[in-house]
Formats: sequence, C-alpha cells, structure tokens
Amino acid sequence: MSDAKPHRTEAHSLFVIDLFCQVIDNYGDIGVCWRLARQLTQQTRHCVRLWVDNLAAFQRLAPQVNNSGKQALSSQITLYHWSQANHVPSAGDIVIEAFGCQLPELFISKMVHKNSLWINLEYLSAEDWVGDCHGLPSFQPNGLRKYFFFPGFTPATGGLLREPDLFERRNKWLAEPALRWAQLSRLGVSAKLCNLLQTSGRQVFLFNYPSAPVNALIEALETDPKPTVILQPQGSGPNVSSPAPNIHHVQIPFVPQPEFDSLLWSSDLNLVRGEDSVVRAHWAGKPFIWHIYPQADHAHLTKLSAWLNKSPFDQSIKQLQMAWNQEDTAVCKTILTTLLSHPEKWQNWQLSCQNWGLNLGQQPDLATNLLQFFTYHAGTR
Ligand code: TRH
Repeated sequence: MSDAKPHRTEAHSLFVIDLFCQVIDNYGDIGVCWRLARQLTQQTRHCVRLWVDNLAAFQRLAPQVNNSGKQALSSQITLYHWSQANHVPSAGDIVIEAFGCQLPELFISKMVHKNSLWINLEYLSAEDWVGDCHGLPSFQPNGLRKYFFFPGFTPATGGLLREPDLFERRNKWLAEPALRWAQLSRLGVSAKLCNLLQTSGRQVFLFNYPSAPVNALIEALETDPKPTVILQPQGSGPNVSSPAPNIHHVQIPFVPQPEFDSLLWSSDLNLVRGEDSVVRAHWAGKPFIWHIYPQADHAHLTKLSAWLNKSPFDQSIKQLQMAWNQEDTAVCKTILTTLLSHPEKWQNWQLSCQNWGLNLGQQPDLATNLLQFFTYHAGTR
C-alpha cells in the first residue's frame, strides 16, 4: 500500500493511537473496539488508527465501512485493513492490542523505534483477580513497556465502556416515544404489533447463542395474559418455533450499533450475550439475562458466578441467570413464570438492574481510564 503520509489530523493531535482488532468470532471483538475508538476520540484531539482483519464483520455494525481498506470513519478515526500495518511509516504513541490479538512483528519493530506505549486490553471479567492484575507492567526484552489493562466492574479495574453522555441520550430517547415507533417500523415490525406494544404489550429483545433455553421463556410467556413481541436479530440463535397466539416473534435485520443500544433501551426484557451486549444491557437498566460466551472446561461459568457475586440480584435472579447458561429449561421456566405472575418481583428485578447500572455509571469509564493511563505513562517515556 502506498501509505507514506500520516492522516492529515495526526500531526496536530496529542496522541496517535493504534488500535488492533482481530475478529475471532461473532461481533464482540469489533463491537468493543469500534466503541472504544469512538470514545477515545470523543471530546479529545487524539487520532485513532483502527486496524481490523475482517471488514465484512465490521460493516454489519457500521454500514458506512466499505471493503476497500484505508478509509476515514470520522475526522479522528481512520480504519485500515490489518494487512496494511507493515506499510505505515511509523507506529503510534500508544498501541492497543485488543484481546491478545498478536501484533504483526514488523509493526512491533516500528513500536521500538517510536518507543510506543503498548497496552494489552483484556477481555471483560468480574473475577476478583482482575483487580490485582489490572495495570501490571510486562517489560519486553526489546525495551518496550507493555501494560495489562483489564476492563471490569470495580474501581480497581479499568472500568466499563460508557460514553459520557450515555444516560442523557438514553433518557432523551425514551422521552420521545415517536423515535421508538419509527425505529420499530423501519425494522419491519407491523403497525398492528406497534399498536399492541403501545397499548398493552411487552417487548423482548432476544440476542443469544443458539443453545439458549428459549423454550423456557416461551412457555413462561404463554402463561401470562399480557401479549409479548419478541424481536430477534436475523442470523442469531436460537430458533423460536411457533409460539402461542399471545406471543409474536419478529426477525429484525442486524442494525448499526447505536440502533442496537436503543433497542435495548426500549425493551422490557433483554436477552443478551457476549461481552459488549451485556455491558449495554447494564446501561439500559431493564431486566436482562446474560448468555455468556461459552468457553472450554466451563470457564465461562466461573466468570458468570463472579459477575453474579458482584450483582445486586436476589437469589432467584442469580439462579435464573445460572440456569439459563446451564440450559436448565425447567428451572428457567419456573423462575420466569413466577416473575411474570408476581409484578412486584418483576419490579424488584427491574429496580435492581436499574440501580446497578446507575451505580456502575458512577465509576470512571474504560476510555477515561485509558486516557489517564496514557497521559501518565506518556510522561515517563
Ligand atoms: O457477538 P458476540 O457473541 O461476541 C462475542 C463476545 O464478545 C465474547 O465475549 C467474545 O469472546 C467473542 O465474541 C469472541 O456478542 P457481543 O459481545 O454482545 O457483541 C455483539 C456486538 O454486535 C455488539 O457490539 C452489538 C453489536 N450488534 C449490532 O451492532 N447490531 C445488531 O443488530 C446486533 C444483533 C448486534
């Protein structure tokens, strides 16, 4: 690639930040990196060069992305295909290696030349050891300073991704119901179902892995006189088979990331999965169940327990979350049916989700913590 000159704004920015993302599976890696790129440049003058190995996956969350390689995504964010990394003249001041994605060797030699600050951004976990390892250095034989940065749920960690104006935007959006109806109709939800939601219906957003015990949810909803509209993004599992007449299942298209957020805001129950959507469910403040990304040897259940231990959920909600991930249809159905038939229990769940989101929102967010870390360590170069 003939990319000899840096992006126009790079010369005037404080830091050039290289953010490397490999799409391992699904959309979580790019989902997190795309949010992070935007948040690192929001209200700052830094430039981000976002290196991604799978532009097609990225395009699903950000339709403005095209497959042509280098392109400006904003005045401060430039997207590059991963394969172009060896051709840039120099590395950035800061290099973020998201989720241990293994930086290209030649690029690392450019980092040595630049004396870049190397951040190893880890996956999200609520486990206690995360607070002990967050921010630890790993000095490299080539002289580079590499630090581990752990997102997390406590002030001892790097925090969670959250835009500074998130709650304000959410509340404004919720205060204007016309936006919700316009969005649903754009996504193909019929006027009849929008009307049902407007009058008496419950909106459920279903974004899970194929193994989720969705039958438990359907059977519990069938016991409830209140009608339900289930919105499920196309291509996401599990299959929902012919539910009873009080349940309406609508497959909606994959939406750009900001629209994904507002779907969570407007739903009465969110079934989310993976790392990014669960964080957004916390900010939505609606009852939610996390279908955590399955890992070998049930490592994900350890992570799930750690998260539940940090949660304000009562015992039955903790049990529900665990049973959902263990695909225990009977337990899920019993707990969901109880919640649906006891409005005060549902209300408690709703309140605990809302308060947890608000409390977590008091902590500094991941991008703010990273920026502070950069500023502090840039001074020690
Ligand atoms: O897609 P995921 O299952 O990604 C997973 C997890 O992050 C997991 O932790 C990780 O280890 C694995 O990838 C490699 O779930 P997640 O994290 O919720 O990411 C989905 C992203 O897709 C999120 O940023 C929201 C976005 N999205 C949209 O923008 N529009 C949509 O319509 C939908 C359904 C999702």
